[in-house]
Amino acid sequence: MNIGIVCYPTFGGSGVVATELGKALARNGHKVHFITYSKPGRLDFFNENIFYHEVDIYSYPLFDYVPYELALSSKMVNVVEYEKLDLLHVHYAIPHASAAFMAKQILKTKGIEIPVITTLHGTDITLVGKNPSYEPVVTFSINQSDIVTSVSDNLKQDTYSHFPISRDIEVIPNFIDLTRFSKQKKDHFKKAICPNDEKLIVHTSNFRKVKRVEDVMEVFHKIHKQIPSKLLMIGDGPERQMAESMCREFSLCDDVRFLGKLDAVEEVLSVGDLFVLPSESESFGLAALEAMACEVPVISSNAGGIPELNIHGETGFLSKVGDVEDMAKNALFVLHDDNLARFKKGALERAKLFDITNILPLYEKLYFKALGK
Ligand code: GMT
Repeated sequence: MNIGIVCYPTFGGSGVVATELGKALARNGHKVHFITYSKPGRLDFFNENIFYHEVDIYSYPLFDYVPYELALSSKMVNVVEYEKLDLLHVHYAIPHASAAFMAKQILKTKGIEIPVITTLHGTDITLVGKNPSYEPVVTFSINQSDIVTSVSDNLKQDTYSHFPISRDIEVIPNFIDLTRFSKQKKDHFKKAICPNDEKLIVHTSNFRKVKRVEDVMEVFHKIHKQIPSKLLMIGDGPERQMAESMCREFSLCDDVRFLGKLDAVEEVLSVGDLFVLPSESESFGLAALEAMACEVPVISSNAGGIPELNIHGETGFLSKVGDVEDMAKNALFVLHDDNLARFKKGALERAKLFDITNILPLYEKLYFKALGK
């Protein structure tokens, strides 16, 4: 198949899922055309089946806001027509689903029928999409897509409860490439961070409010009072400064390190003992899956689709959003030498179910369905 993928090129979850899906499709012999405003971070290599088309954004002094959606639709029309794409798969509803609808209508006038598959990722539904500024367009473009998928059953239910959606939504969970995300031998790294065999806690996110990074700091503070431990904070975003202030306030600066955005996050995860994800809302929790694939158990909130991934008492524990006391208690239980190995094994076994080799055929099947095959 000749597939167009539209996504955000940034390190955010939806961009990572879209890019990794495109790479896997290309390895399976499909031609994959990425259409984005800059090259996705994880596309830094050559593959004869991968093509990159940058959206040309033309500005004009009249525009206080550049009409990106129009530029994107125009690019989609152009790429579908000239590269003879079979279908468009857009990731994150805003503004990709409505831009795809517009492209589809334009192509129709040229005698070209292009199926549109929309994958809902999370905040496009739970946070941004339901805002009255966007809701009517999001509802319309979801209803107009040929196929709609969501990354968890919880996100599917949220979509039905927040929007008047009249069509089926297929659930296809996030996935992981276990050939990349697996525990690597990085003993020297562990020794450097934890010279006295401290337990290593890890958090990865975009440090947005929804991630409740303040809870990560609170939970670590409680763990640290009980056992020798270190915390690595990976990623960057608006709440990072607040987290750094909390670190100083709790006098934890010697034991907490902020690493910023990392390309090879699996190297750090490989030496972790526990991953903390206390999010307010989380449609799936790809960051937790990446940790689990590296044999790191997860202490998380029970928000959104996280319980579909993190199994209470098996791969880690779930607590109510904001219940840092319970999270710390569970963390200490998991980190206890009598328990840690069992939870690490549980995390890996669960992660294996989400290997790309199990998930890719689900997308391919949907593509064939969209093409009427
Ligand atoms: O976490 C974010 O805010 C980034 C966001 C995105 O769309 O880029 O991530 C969402 O999509 C990921 C991939 O499907 C999911 O694993 C994340 O759980 C989801 N984030 C939220 O729902 C907050």
